[in-house]
Amino acid sequence: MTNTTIGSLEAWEALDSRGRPTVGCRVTLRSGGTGRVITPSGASTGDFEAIELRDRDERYDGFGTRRAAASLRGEIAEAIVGMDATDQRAVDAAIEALDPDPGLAHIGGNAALGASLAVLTACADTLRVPLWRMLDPGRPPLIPMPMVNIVSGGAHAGRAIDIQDILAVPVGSASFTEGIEWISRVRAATAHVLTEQGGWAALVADEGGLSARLATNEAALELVTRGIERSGLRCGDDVAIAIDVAASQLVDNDRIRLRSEEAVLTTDEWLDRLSAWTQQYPIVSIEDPLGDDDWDSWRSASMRLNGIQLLGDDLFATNVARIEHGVSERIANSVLIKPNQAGLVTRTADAVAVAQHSGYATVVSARSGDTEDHWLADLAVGWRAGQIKVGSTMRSERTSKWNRLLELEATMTTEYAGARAIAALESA
Ligand code: 2PG
Ligand code: MG
Repeated sequence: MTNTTIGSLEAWEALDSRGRPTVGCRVTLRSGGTGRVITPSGASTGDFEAIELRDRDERYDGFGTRRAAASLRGEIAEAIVGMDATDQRAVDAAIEALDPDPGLAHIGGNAALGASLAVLTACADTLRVPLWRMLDPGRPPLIPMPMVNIVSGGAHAGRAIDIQDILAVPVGSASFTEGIEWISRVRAATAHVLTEQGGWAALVADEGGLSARLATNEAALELVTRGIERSGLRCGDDVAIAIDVAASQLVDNDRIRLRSEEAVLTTDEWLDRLSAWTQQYPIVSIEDPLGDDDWDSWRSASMRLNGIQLLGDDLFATNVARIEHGVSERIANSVLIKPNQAGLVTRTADAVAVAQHSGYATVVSARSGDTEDHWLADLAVGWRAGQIKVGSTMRSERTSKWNRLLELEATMTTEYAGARAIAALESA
C-alpha cells in the first residue's frame, strides 16, 4: 500500500447552478490527500452522451440524485477503494466494468464522473501538483482561447429564440486576460444596445447570458454585432462571433423548426441561411447546426461551410468511436469536449487525443447546469485544448473557471492559444 492508494469515498446529493440536484463526491487517499468534485449537468443533452442516474420520485420533480450518491458509496467505492489512484486508467476501467451499458446508465454517468474526477484531484492534492499537470505531463500547458456566451436562447432561456447561444470570441487578443476583459466590454455594450431597443437587459439566462425575446434569430446576431461595434473593439478582427445552434432541440421530421419565427426549413434552406449569415456577420464557429445523428446533412454542411470552425457537440458526444467516424468521413473540423458526456476522465482524454491526432480542434466545455468547481479550466490547460466555453462573464459557476484561468495566466509563464486554436483559422 502506498500514499496514493484510495482510502475512502464519500458521496452526497448536491445542487447545480440551476438549483437541480447533482452529485458531490469526495475521495481520500491513504496520504490524507483529498479530491472533491460536484458534477455538472446539461439541459440540451444529446442522445449519445453518458446517462445520469436520477431518482424519478416525488423529490425535486424526479431529478433527485440519492440513487447516484448511493451508487458511489456502494458499488463504485467497493470497486476502487484499495486501488492506486495514480493509475487513472485502471480506476476508470474498474468503474466501467461495473456497468454493461456503455452509457453507464446503471451506475449513472454522473456518479462515474464524480468518482473518476475526484480520484484525479485527490492525486494532484497528494502529489502537490496543480491539477493541469496530471493530464498530460509530457506537454507544456496551454491557456485556451475563451468562447463566451452573450445572448442565450433555446433550452437555456425559455426558448426566447431558437438558437441556443450567440457567443463572442476575442480572436485578436494577445492573452486570456485581455480576451476576457474585451468580452466583458462586449457583454456590457450589448446590454446597452438591447436596452436602447426596448429589451430588458436584466434578464439573465442559465449561463449568465442576456435572455431577450427577439423577433428573429438573426436579430440576435445583429444585436451581438452591434454590441461588438459599440464596445469600441474591431468587429471581426478583435472580437468575432460563434454560435451554438443546438439543433438536436430543433429537428422535426428531418427539418429544422424555428418556433420563434414559425418557420420549418429543409436542410438545404437551413444551410443557405447559415452560409448567408457567415457572409453578413463575423462568424468564426458554428456548433451543432444539424441533428446529432444526421451524418449526411453534416457532410453537406462540412462542404458548404468551409472556412468556418464546424464544431460537433451532440454529434460527437465526446465519444471516440463517433469522432473517428466523423474524421473518416471528413465531417466537421472540431470537437466539443464535455467530461460528463463521456462519464470518465480517461474516456474524455481519449476523445481529446483522437481529435487532436486527427487535426481537429478541441473546445472544452462546461454544462448549462454547472457548479462552483473549476477543474474544467485545468483540464483545458493540461490537455492543450486550445479553446474553452463556460458561459458568460458573470455568475459564479462561470467565473470560477475564468478566475482559475486568470490565476494560471498571472502566475506562470505559459503560452496562450490565441486564434490559431480555432479550426479553419489556423492557416489564415
Ligand atoms: C452546449 C451546452 C453548454 P448543455 O450545448 O454546448 O452551453 O449546453 O449543457 O445544456 O448541453
Ligand atoms: Mg452545444
